[in-house]
Amino acid sequence: MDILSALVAELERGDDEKVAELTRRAIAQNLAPRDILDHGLIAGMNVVGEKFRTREIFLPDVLLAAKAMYAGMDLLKPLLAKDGVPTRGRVVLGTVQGDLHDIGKQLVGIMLRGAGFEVIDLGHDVAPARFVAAVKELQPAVLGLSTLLTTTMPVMRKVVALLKEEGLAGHVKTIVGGAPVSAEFAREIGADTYGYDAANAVERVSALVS
Ligand code: B1M
Repeated sequence: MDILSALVAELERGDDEKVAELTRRAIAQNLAPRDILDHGLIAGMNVVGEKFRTREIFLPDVLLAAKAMYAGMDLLKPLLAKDGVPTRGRVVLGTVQGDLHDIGKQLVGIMLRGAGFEVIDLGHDVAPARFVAAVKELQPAVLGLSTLLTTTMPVMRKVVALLKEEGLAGHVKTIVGGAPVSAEFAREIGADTYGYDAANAVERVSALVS
């Protein structure tokens, strides 16, 4: 089995130590960090997601897989962020209220930092009022909202509406993303743009600030 397939398998098993060991080996073999991420860690998490959906595995298995994903991501983080040129603009990021999914949003943050943006990550389960307070206090060029749940998509609409109500819409651009989100939804709620994955989010944010 090649090293990326082994990573997929160990992530699926939720073995964080093996995932860390294989990630280290893949780095030592000079595999591109983006390939290790896309074809190892994310590919493994996609298998986990599908098995969770079809009830072949359950929530504790998904939690273990998430822990293993972090073990690999921690090792890749400095490599993915290496080539950046600092201060292309400040971005505030967060997963919206009611949603605990954090991995994809963290990846977006890592890639943005790598592309030279200053990123302030508010974490997950972030209330609309907290996003607005952060925009007032930190005055970012861009606010990024993430969600993985269809049930929390309306919170994105709330945040965008609240920014407008507070007169901040002209001062900060908004990008939304996460598996259930689409460009059409972004338009519908009045967000400035939509990113379908972390690399695309970097392109979109770059376009917003240029
Ligand atoms: Co949950 N979960 N989960 N989960 N979980 C999903 C999302 C689900 C699709 C699984 C399934 O049914 N197949 C499903 C959602 C269904 C829906 O609403 N459509 C689901 C569910 C139902 C739930 C619970 C409700 C389960 C329950 O309790 N019964 C529960 C909700 C808890 C809550 O949030 N209130 C729950 C819990 C969890 C865990 C806590 C166990 C864990 C999260 C751990 C953590 O994040 N620390 C978890 C996980 C890991 C998943 C899956 C398996 C993987 C998500 C992930 O990390 N993917 C997921 C199934 C799946 O997506 N295949 C699933 C890897 C990551 C790199 O991709 O997050 O998509 P992703 O991010 C991508 C893009 O979406 C995009 O770029 C990222 C990088 O490429 N992107 C952005 C994301 N944010 C962006 C922002 C941007 C731009 C792009 O701009 C700002």
